[in-house]
Amino acid sequence: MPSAVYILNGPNLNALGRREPSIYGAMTLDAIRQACEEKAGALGLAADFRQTNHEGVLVDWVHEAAEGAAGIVINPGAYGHTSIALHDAIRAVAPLPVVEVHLSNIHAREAFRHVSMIAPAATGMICGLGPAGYTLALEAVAARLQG
Ligand code: CA2
Repeated sequence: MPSAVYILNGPNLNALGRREPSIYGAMTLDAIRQACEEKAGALGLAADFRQTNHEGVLVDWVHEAAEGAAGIVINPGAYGHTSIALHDAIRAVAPLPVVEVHLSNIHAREAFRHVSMIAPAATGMICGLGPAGYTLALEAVAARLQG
């Protein structure tokens, strides 16, 4: 059984592909899940792909990942801009690799999206590359695991 990378998705990402395609593209979250499962398999890993609209659930999943996951890829959605709780949770699971992903280029959008609470606690961050950000993040986790 390959090690699982937790791929965690925050609020409203369940609506992907159904609204605002000009910002977030046409791909649904389920299609992103499939792409992640394929990429993880090719890297000798498994993908445990989840979405929630609740901040505390994301915090619980980060803690759970520390119990044996190979790493975390997280699109925290809007909680990325606001959640000190998620920042603290991610700091607490170090040195587990954690890669923050945003589909859109948060730095090219409204000022309130320019700040990430997660980035200072994460291993790295990818934004603006659309769904490819998720599979690139999986490659980064795999590279970290190989040292
Ligand atoms: O670019 C990203 O991936 C974001 O994390 C997406 C969040 C946004 O709050 C962040 O600033 C950047 C929004 C999640 C998706 O929201 C949707 C809203 C309507 C239709 C489709 C998706």
